[in-house]
Amino acid sequence: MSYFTNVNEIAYEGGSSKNPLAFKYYNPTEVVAGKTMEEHLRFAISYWHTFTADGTDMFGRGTAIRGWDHLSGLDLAKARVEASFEFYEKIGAPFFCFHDVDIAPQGDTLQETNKNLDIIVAMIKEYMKTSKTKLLWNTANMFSDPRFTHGAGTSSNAAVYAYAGAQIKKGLEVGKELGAQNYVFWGGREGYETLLNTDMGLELDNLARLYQMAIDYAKEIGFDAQFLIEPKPKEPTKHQYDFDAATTLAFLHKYGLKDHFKLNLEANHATLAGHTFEHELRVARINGVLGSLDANQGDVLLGWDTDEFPHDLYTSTLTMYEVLKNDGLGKGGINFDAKVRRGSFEPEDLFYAHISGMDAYAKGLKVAAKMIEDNVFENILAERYASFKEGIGETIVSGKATLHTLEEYALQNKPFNNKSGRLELIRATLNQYILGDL
Ligand code: XLS
Ligand code: CA
Ligand code: CA
Repeated sequence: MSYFTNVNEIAYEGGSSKNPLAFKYYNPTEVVAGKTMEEHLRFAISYWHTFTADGTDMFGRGTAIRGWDHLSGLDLAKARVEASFEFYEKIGAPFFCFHDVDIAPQGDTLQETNKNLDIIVAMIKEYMKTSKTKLLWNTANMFSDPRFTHGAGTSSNAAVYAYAGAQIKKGLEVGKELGAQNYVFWGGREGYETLLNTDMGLELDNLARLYQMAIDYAKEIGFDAQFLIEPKPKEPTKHQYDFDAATTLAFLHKYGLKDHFKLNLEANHATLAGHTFEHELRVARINGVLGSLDANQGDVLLGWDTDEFPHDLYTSTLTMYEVLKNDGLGKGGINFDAKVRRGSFEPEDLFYAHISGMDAYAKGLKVAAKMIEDNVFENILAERYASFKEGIGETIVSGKATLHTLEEYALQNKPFNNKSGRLELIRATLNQYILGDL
């Protein structure tokens, strides 16, 4: 049966098309900077927002109208799988992502939960045999169930910690079974409300122990996915341990885990941390841990995690600039961890939303590639940092400088020759590229 009867396969029609069910900029086979758009962008559909969520929020029940609404339990889970593959095919998604609890109902015991998972995973595997859509990543939801009220890998309760370990073990098995390219750890409740009852040192040591166990088990079963940690500064806890890229990197360094992980960076989490998305990507890129992206953006007027489909072309351009400079995302991709607004409750809205997000990133890719081709930022940086190419600057960069040599130079009292940063001019140039005039 069809769940999206009003929608056919979405085709590329170009920027002048007024067909709402067509791509205006995303043309999967178009070559940009030596690769097709599909290869560059590696888009993924997030199962939880697109097929599991129904628009429920803190103030009211779900609003979404879906063809699977009348079902429950395993029947509901099966219908969602069927609908998801119809959606992937129609939108042309190369990847999807899920949490364990998104795809199958939880049972009363771990045994029952795992049995439900096995049934649905087998069904997904069957669909994947004839589908082009692959699994970008899966993860374990260790934050929704009441047992995780004090955390999972940082819980104050060892029994809960053990349950989290069992859930990760199953998640790694599922990932292997479905050929996941990555496995994500998002520390939903890994953080704390107050130090008055928190042993921060023990909690962080325990979290690192759990990650090490996951590395060991993936090796044991021959699951070669890239492990990803997804930073987030707040929500649900006040102080999340993986606050941002830099904090997560420090954690990985401290516990000797850096070689086993990259980062899954989310645009909305970046802004919640007080950063731009491109800041987070740059921190990851220069440290060799740029792994994958959740492209959903926030709303600058709202201080919470709104998970909107990305439409900000400045962010998509500067994000794709970082991705191109990173020589791509490797096994990673661009996941839409995004939900349609509660008022956009019709099935077609899922298509409009993904089309707008995919177009925003396709446009960003093209603009960034053109700017790199023209060496726009490269020239700006070369000029701005020219003083490090010769004289005292060269001595500093080559590592030969000491405070003696610096003082010797400074005592010559030469003019500083600071140059303008030209920020307004640079912004205007960026506008010209985005508007397609350069
Ligand atoms: C929540 C997170 C979550 C992760 C996966 O804010 O973004 O959805 O991406 O657990
Ligand atoms: Ca989010
Ligand atoms: Ca996310």
